[in-house]
Amino acid sequence: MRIVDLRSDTVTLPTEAMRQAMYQAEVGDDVYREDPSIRKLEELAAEMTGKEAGLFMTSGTMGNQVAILTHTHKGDEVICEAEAHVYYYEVGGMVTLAGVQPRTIAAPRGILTADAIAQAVRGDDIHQPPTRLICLENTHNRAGGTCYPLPVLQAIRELAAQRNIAVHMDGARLFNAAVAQSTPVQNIAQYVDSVQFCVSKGLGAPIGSLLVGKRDFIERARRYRKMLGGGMRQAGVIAAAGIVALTQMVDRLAEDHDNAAYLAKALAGQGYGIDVSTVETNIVIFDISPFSLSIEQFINTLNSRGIKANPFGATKVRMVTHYGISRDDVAYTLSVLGELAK
Ligand code: TLP
Repeated sequence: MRIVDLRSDTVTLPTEAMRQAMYQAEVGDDVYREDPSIRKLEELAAEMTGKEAGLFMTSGTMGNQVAILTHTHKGDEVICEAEAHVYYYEVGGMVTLAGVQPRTIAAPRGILTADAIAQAVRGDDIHQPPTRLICLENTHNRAGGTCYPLPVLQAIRELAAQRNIAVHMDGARLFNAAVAQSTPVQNIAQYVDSVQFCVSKGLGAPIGSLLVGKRDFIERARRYRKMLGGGMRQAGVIAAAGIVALTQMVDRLAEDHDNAAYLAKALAGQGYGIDVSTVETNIVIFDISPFSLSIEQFINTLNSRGIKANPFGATKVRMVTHYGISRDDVAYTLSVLGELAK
């Protein structure tokens, strides 16, 4: 049976070029900083984002959590959007590991503004925890892959500088944002102190994320990564795939965005609940409540036709396009969705 896996861009399989690069990778013990492939990937990540240094992480979650540990002290407050991955999907890591308190702000399309943040920043009052860090998610997963407009980032940067607060970006899909906005990633990254981005999602590498920032920040982050068990040894075999991801797989993200836009527009035509203007990148979230099917029935019927998608609450579904999904796969998916709508 034809399988169309739209659950996430995390399901992408390594390309032939990645497998070759992995086979041929030069490796060494990275805890001794002797793995040339990891060093090359870290330097490339820093260069592309316009930062001083980079650090290879096992996952996006580890990249975010190490960033929070490095930016904060126990008892600090961290501002993030109410449905941010760092708050919603990281197993309560910031509380458990860093001992910091999240301060969530619900924002339209998941995009925080300087004004909204300014209202949440704590003052000198002895009763209050100090605001130490702002976490921004770009693209925003649960909001449907929305991007931060650059002027919004600039205003947040200015506020953070005035109030002496660090800014971290969860850029798991940073390259999707850059491609959607037709801008180099460094134009986005310039407004934040640190960024975590994944090579394991739309860029297709099997494993890995990069944390980038100032050199002394990355040196301190290296220690927290070791603490969490992320000091890897001959991991150049996986970093090699990350290098291919960054050098060969960025531009094609536009194809995933086109497929997502095509899917979203057709879904709206079929009567599903969706605001197509929120579909800026490769994530499509839509509501099935116009039809009398439970979410379980809906997902099971899709599964029986070889289409995999994730439920997203009681009445919504998330579909993510990626390089394992062709235009024809989307057309097939739409034909099944059309039948269901009838
Ligand atoms: N997102 C996954 C799931 O964890 C929900 C997905 O399928 O979308 N930040 C953002 C914005 C993410 O979307 C993800 C993964 C992460 C961080 C964590 O990355 P990993 O899975 O590498 O730990």
